Amino acid sequence: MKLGLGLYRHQLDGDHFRFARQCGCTHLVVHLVDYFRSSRSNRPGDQPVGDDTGWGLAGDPTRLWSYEELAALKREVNRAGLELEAIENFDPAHWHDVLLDGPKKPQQLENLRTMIRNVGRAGIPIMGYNFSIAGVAGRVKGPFAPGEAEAVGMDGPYDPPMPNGMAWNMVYDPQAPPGTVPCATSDQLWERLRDFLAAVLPAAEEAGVTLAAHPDDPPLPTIRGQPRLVYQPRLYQRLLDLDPSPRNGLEFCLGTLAEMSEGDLCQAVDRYSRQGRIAYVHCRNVRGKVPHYRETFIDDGDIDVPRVLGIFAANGFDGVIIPDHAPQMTCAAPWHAGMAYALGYLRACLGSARQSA
Ligand SMILES: [Mn+2]
Repeated sequence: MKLGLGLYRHQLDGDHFRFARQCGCTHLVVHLVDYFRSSRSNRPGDQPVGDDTGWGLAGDPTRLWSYEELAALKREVNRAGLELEAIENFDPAHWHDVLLDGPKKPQQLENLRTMIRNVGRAGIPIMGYNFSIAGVAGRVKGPFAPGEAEAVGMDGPYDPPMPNGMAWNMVYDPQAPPGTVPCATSDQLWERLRDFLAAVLPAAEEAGVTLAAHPDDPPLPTIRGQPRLVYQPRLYQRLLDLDPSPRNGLEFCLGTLAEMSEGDLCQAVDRYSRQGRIAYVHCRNVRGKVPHYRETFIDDGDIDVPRVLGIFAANGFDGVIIPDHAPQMTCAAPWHAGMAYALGYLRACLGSARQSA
């Protein structure tokens, strides 16, 4: 297993690359979607939570990620002594009608294929995605972690309808007519995922890019009244079984899995790491399960992180693990301190897991 760090778009610079090296990372996972650009409430030093407009405005639908910008980013990362393991998340501007089954779906699937080819040509092996209509919505923030560190959690279901022009918790059309997005059925959503995989997996295979699915965060059967795909550990299997291609993989999120109401986390780790379909891992800790849970420090919650890493190691998982979110630590650099804490802990755990495997 290799230690990595996830960086938001505004963090893609030399100082953050050096910070990752200083924390013992060899790999990076990067976000190209900017969750902070236009949000009223997201602060760039923290994970996005958003308000009634979600995380703010999506990007430019006509500007696809080009080979040149991806290759330049990879060069910069490599020059800093790191590997670029994955891009995390498509921009809702590029695929809202794939999620919503809207009129632009054929063009957007073509655009996704183009971007996946560019990712592969630039030598980036993984594209993480979250096939979700409502996205990461409905969470609250407060002094939930030890020492009153600010963290994220959930205080009950969140089902207000989703306004027109919004998908994946971002606004892709600020001029959309008033009204709300009709609710899909669960079967319709699984059909949309099937269409997506059928359309993009051949391009991913050709390009040498593994598509890695994040589960639904928070993992409830609905958010904003819209169905969700992977809200129990067993539903990851349904996604894998849609296509046996090794390019149909998982962005395996331990925190989200621990928040699910069914199943045992260690059994899920064992089951999915045995199949060799995990592309990379998100690691954070949490107390409680949906719809009432709190994110907390990596050594503090319900997850026995050393035990989980031991299972990964015993099953031969050799991919990258990154801290997912971390509570904000009280100092001049809350994000950096939270990540350094998580990375130091993970680094020590990884050393022990390697020795005993
Ligand atoms: Mn995650």
